[in-house]
Amino acid sequence: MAKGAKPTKRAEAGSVARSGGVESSGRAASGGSRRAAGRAPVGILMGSANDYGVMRAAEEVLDELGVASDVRVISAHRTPQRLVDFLAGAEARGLEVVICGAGGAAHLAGVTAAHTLLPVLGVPIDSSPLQGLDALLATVQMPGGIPVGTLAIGKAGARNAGLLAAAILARKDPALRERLAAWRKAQSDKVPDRP
Ligand code: RP5
Repeated sequence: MAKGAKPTKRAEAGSVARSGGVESSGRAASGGSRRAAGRAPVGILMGSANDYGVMRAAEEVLDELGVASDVRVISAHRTPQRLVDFLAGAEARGLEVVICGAGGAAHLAGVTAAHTLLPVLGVPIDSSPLQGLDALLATVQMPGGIPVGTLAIGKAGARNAGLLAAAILARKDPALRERLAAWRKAQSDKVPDRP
């Protein structure tokens, strides 16, 4: 899937939702080309295809860093069995970090964390009349024992979730660590000295 082909990608997310399947939609760094099914180290889950406008920020920054992601529409409420199916064997498929974005009564990250030992990063989405405050509290206020690393509400949180996932992977991937350092430097270089 070419980058920037938003309508098609959204339709694809929807079709994953309709299929109920767990086949990979993993994308690699170079212009959104695909990896072999199921080998992406980062899963990006969202409760609704409508969340993709926010969650694509995680996918995009991972693309920039050369990290493939497996992007799915999976709802803890509407498609609970799909979540269980996705997480079964996730480690065996090569998944190392799961990012979950959801709005409203956002249980996706917490339920995901309950079903896996992989690190789970939660992104509260501002899709409700409460503008994400509900999702923030639902995601961050986990009971002791089942951790979710919660990021900021909305696109900044999604982007940072991608960066944090990359930082986790970089601990055991020196080449990725170098790309992450270069990405940070490029970000610094873009900041002007004066307004
Ligand atoms: C949540 O409910 C989703 O994560 C989404 O943010 C919100 C609304 O979903 P839609 O009604 O737009 O599909 O589960």
